[in-house]
Parts: sequence; structure tokens; C-alpha cells
Amino acid sequence: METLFKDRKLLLSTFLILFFAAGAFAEDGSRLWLPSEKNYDAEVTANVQNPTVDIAVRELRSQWNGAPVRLILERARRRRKADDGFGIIGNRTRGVTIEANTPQGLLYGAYHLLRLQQTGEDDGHIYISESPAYDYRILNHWDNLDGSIERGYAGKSLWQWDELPDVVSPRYEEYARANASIGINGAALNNVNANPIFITTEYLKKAAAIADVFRPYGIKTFLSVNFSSPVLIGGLETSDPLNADVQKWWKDKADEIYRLIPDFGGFLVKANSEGQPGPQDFGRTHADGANMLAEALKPHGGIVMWRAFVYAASGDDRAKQAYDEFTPLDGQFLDNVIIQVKNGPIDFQPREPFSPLFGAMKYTPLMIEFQITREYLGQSRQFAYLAPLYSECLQADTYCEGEGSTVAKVTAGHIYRQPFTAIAGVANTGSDANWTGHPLGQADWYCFGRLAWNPDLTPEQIADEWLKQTFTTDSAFVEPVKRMMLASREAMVNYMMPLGLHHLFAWNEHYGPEPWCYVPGARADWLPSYYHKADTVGIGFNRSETGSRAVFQYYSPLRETFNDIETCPEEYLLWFHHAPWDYRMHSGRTLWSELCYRYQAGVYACREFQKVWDKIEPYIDHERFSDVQSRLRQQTADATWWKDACVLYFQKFSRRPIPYELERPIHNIE
Ligand code: GCW
Repeated sequence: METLFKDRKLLLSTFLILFFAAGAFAEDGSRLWLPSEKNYDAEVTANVQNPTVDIAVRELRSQWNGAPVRLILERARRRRKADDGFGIIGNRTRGVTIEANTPQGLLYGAYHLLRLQQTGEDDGHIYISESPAYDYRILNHWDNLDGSIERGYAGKSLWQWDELPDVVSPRYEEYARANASIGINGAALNNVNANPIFITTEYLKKAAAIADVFRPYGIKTFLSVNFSSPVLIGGLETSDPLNADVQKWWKDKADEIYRLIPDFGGFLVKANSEGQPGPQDFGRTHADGANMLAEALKPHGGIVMWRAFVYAASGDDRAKQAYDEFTPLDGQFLDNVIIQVKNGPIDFQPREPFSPLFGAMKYTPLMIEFQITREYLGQSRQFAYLAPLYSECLQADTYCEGEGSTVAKVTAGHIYRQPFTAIAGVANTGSDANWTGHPLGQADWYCFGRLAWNPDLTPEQIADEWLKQTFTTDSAFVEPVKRMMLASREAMVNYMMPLGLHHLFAWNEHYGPEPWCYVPGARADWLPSYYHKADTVGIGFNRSETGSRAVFQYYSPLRETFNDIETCPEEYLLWFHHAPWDYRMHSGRTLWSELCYRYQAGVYACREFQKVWDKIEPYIDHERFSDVQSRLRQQTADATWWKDACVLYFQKFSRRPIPYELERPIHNIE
């Protein structure tokens, strides 16, 4: 009895040891793509001491498994103004030198070297020189005061407003580190549907505590502001941008902000859009509004990111409105204003042509806004790797100054002179242990950062490095999963909105299909029928010269290409044309059959993803494996739901059979 008791104790302690050991190695995804804690105690020296350089030294000292590293800050290097680029030279056996002309450049160089090590590309001689394409590489958080996140699918907000500024969560630093490791250098903390409370003194102190954590990682803090703040929190009678009291109020506010946050980045503004207040409430223009804020920030070096996401309920084709409203203002903005334009003319759909505003304003800097959180791409239940979507837009040719004037080149300031450049992504982060809900959603945060640094990296390169750092370098894992990632966005386009269809979503929640959606009294442009225009003749939005003429917002030869149904790329066919059901597609099928085929192809692709994933089980931890496995199962089920809903609904108009060789629907339209 006695021995048995002893054995039990032994058993219990063995169990506890095993349990905690397992816990220590458990992969809940919180590590992201960063190296796990090691201590190689590498020899690392720097020619300066500074909080940012100290981080670089610390990171290398613990993570670098090679010969000594020297960090050299060399202010005289001939690089572009405020450039956070770096050079790396040397090799892992004889030693490496990283040089840069800002402390941040050294930090980026350190992370780059560690990335090479983690991905196994640090063999032989290293000779690298890199510079970021954009000056500002920013995450936009749509986080609210109450901790909720607009279009957030990974838990609650990271920012603990209740306990700030006294309690500073360790997660802020982890967040800053992750961003710095991929070159992100700014974060707008709160929702563009902005609560003015965020710029009261009480909340500025809270934001300042976060900014203190971000600073050494080279991350600037930005805030979204409500244009009516002077009235809402300032006690003024108006927020008219041409009113002297209003102007003074904003100047004082800016002064106060910079006293608390000396390196504050600036304001992000959603004005006269979806019910938000703005300068037009006072008969003023977007330029009047943006310039008033810009004046207030200017003495401190801050910028205004003014969003172009505007469309009136009564307006013309929604896809045309931002262009129509902003191009006449070209040249009227102060030089610390930049216009933030969503990648496509509507709203973060699975596929849109690029916004025609890119290349259309020669005297006004424009920045691109991508959505990393997948509001319209299956949220965190489904998966679509977004680098192909981002790249497709960045590499699209605007033809604004002839062939080769890509969106990336225009926005990075290579075509028209710009005082500064920027790029933003709406964050997909939240309080979930793995940050992004779907474990593979981390790749979207990662690829946004990498493309903001270098828009010419391919989605394949980025997937490759992300997989190797996040899971394992074993090619038996990396190769198939990479192929799956690269196919995932196209699969989603197919099972949701192929051939240029868009906005077929369920009212407001934007997850499932609801092409038939009708809400009494709702704005026409918030209903799917506004976009698909299905009838007995055909389907699609006629934006050609016989329709809304949106094609004319693009430069030649694109406008002609889009305008002619025969030359319009099929992926944009129903974006620009109302095509007849029997229209002959490149495949030789009719439009109706092709539509059915595409929906089916999307579903088949999801089934393939499940097979790919099941096979890689031996290579990774059980937690992330089974999490992704169950999400992929859901994705296939939901893809089938999308296919059935759309095909059965459109069939009411096409009045043609679903090609007999395809699978029959399993849902009914009710
Ligand atoms: O995509 C739409 C979203 C809104 C969002 C808006 C915007 C923050 O449905 O939730 O509001 O765009 O970008 O302003």
C-alpha cells in the first residue's frame, strides 16, 4: 500500500513534469514567424548605443548562431532621405557587418539576417543592400473604445484602454517586435469610424503609453480622428475647417499630442463617408478639410492620411465616385497630406480591378489601402492567402505615363514627384493567442509587411519564407502547403464571385452568400442586385461606353481593353459588362456554363486543400494542424453553400440547366 502510494506520487510528478514540458513547447501560434527563444550568446558589437540599436544587439546576441556581427551606424551613407535601408556583408563563419544610416535600418538589417538564418539562406557570402519602397508602412486598426474591432475576427482589441496608461500589457511589445521584424513602421490605433474620445487628454495619455513601447521598435503611433471633434469634445459651435476657432482648436490639440507623443505620426481621416462627418457638411471640400488638419500637424512633422473611400447614396455608379470626387482637387492639398485609396474602386472584394485613382493625380501623393482582415474573404473561418491579391494590384499597369507605370511605381513615387510615400493595411490582429484567428492568417500580416518593404517580391517567395519561419524548413511540408497557399485566393474568387462578379454578400456580416438580398428601404448600392444585375438576358454591370462609362476613368489602352467585351479580361468580364447568358467564353462554353464550372472549380479546390493538409500532419505540431484541418473542413462546406446559393439563384434568370457533368446542388435556395 505504502509503495503504491509512493508510486502514485511519482506518477503524478512525472505527469506534471511532462505536462508542463509539453506546455512549454506547445505551439499556440503566439510566436508568429519569429525565432523561438534561444540563447546562442553571439558576439555582437555596435558603434552606437541607442534603444533601437540595443534591441538589434539583443536579438542577434540571443538568436544568431554564427561568427561575430558588427552593427555600424553610418550617417553619411548615400541613401534616400529618411531611408531605413541597410547593407549586410560577410558570412556566418568569418563574421558579418550590418550598416545603415538610421538605428531603425540596423534593426531591420538584424531581422533580415535572422530571417536568412531561419530560412536556411545564410550559407556562403552574404552581400545585401535593401531599402524600403515606401516611407510609411502602416497598419490601420479598426479598434473601438469598448474593445470590439470593426471587421475583426481574432478576438477583442489588443489595446487595453481600461487599464492604460498604468498597466502596459506585454503584448504591445510583442506586437511591436513582430511588426519591426517585417519592416512595418506605423500603427493607427483606432477605428476610422472614429470616436472623438480618443483625442481627449485622458486617452492621449493612454496612447502615449503604447507609443512609448513602440518607439524603440521604430513604430510611429497614429490616431484616427473624427472631423466633428471641435464640437463633440471641444465645446465649439462648429467644425467648419475655415473657421478660425476650429483651426486654433486643432492646432492646440496637435500641440498637446506632440507634448505627450513627440514622434506622433499623424491623423487618419474618414470624412463624408458612410455617415461620418466631414468638411462637406459645411460646404467645404476634402482639400479644405485635409489642409486644415495638415496645418496643425505641420510644425511637428506629422502627416494627414485622408481617405478617398466616398460614395453618396444618390450618386452615379459607386465604382466611379472616388475618382470623380478627388481628381478635380489634384494639386490643392498641402504637402503633408496623402490620399488613402482602397486597392479597388468598390470595397475590398475578392477581386476588383485596381482603383483608377492610381496614376490619375499627378500633384497629390496617393497611398494604397489593403485589407488584411478578410472581411469579404471568408474572415477567419476560411483561408485565402492575400499576397496574390496585393501583388495583382501593385503590379497592375495604370499606363498613366505609358507602359510600365504600375500601381507600385506610381504610389512609391517613381512616376510623379512626391514629398513622401506610404502604404496601409487594415490589421487582422486581435486578442486571440495566435493573433489572427486562423493560423494561416498570420501569413497575410507577414506578406503585407514584406510587400510594403518591397512590392516586387513574389507571393511565392513570401509564402516560402513565411512557412519556413513559422513551421519548418522541411520541403515535404513547405512545397505542398505553398502551392495550396498560392491557389487559395483564386479558389475563393471562384466559389464566391467568379468572372468579375462582386458584392454578393449577406447583408452587413459579409460572410455568406445572399445574391437575392433585399432589405426594405436600404440604399440601392448596399444590395447585391445593384452589382450583379442578373436578368433573363444576362448578368453583370455595364460600365462600358454604353453603360456607366467607368472604363473611361482608366488610361488608354486599358480603357479600350476593358470597354470591348471581346478584349476585356475574363476575370473582369462581369465587372465591366452585362454579358448575355450564351456569350461564348474562351473555354468554348457559354457564359452560363462557365459560371457553373467556375463555382464548381472553387469547391473542388477546397477539397484538394483538405487532402494536402491531411498529408502534412507528420511535419507540424498537433495544435496548429488540427486547428487548420477543422477550418478547411468548414471552408469546403461553406464553399459548397456559396456555389449552390449563387448557381441556383442565377439559374432563375438564366433558365438553363446546370451542366449535367457537374455536381448537383445539395442545398436548396430557401
Ligand atoms: O469595408 C467597409 C466596411 C466598414 C468600414 C468601411 C471603411 C470602417 O464594411 O466596416 O468601416 O468599409 O473602410 O470605412
